[in-house]
Amino acid sequence: MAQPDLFGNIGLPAGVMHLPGFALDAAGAVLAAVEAVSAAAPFRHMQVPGGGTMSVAMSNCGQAGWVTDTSGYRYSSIDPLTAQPWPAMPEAIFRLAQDAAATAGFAAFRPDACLINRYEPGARMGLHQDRDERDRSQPIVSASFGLPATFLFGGAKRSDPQVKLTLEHGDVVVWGGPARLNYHGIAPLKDGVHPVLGRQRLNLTLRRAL
Ligand code: MD3
Ligand code: FE
Repeated sequence: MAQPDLFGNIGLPAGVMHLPGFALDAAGAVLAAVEAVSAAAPFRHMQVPGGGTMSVAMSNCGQAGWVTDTSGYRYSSIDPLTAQPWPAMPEAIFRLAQDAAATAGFAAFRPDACLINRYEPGARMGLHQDRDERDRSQPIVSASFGLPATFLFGGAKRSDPQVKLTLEHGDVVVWGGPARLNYHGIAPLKDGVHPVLGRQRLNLTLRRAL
């Protein structure tokens, strides 16, 4: 059995650092910022190229936003729903991501894109890789709030075995180095009521996209 690291991580692949509760102190400011962003850029269920609709509702803030429609996945500086630029990245969100990345050894990380995923009970995200970003030497920082989710973490190939990780309110994970292109997904969200967010989970995924 591998030795736990400074944060108690055991059995996670190299390049993944789970920081339980790292976002708890900032949660109030971050969730207020998400409210403000979604007032200007509402959550919506996007279309995927195959013709289906995502069960996860999404919004974005920052210079670039991740979008999908029937013609494919890409980053866009314009919100296709409002035809306006995405809201600027709120300071509380930027600072949280930078602090977490620095803690994991990526002090130079400057995110320009924040995808905000909203899961209601039953919503899921199928196994996929994140390969739409230009510089894959940059890590990805994710922060989870609300109901807990089962994160499925695979390997470099779709068929590689998966490990499960429960992501709870306030947890942050930094995904970098060799883990950056691994397959991953979220199991269907179990119903429940979270004391802060009610019947939902919010995930912020911060990236250097451009
Ligand atoms: C591991 N979102 O939006 S965040 C996504 O909880 C996405 O909403 C999930 O996967 C969510 O693309 C998981 C954690 C995450 C994000 C990117 C990764 C894990 C990653 C990239 C490489 C490896
Ligand atoms: Fe992903």
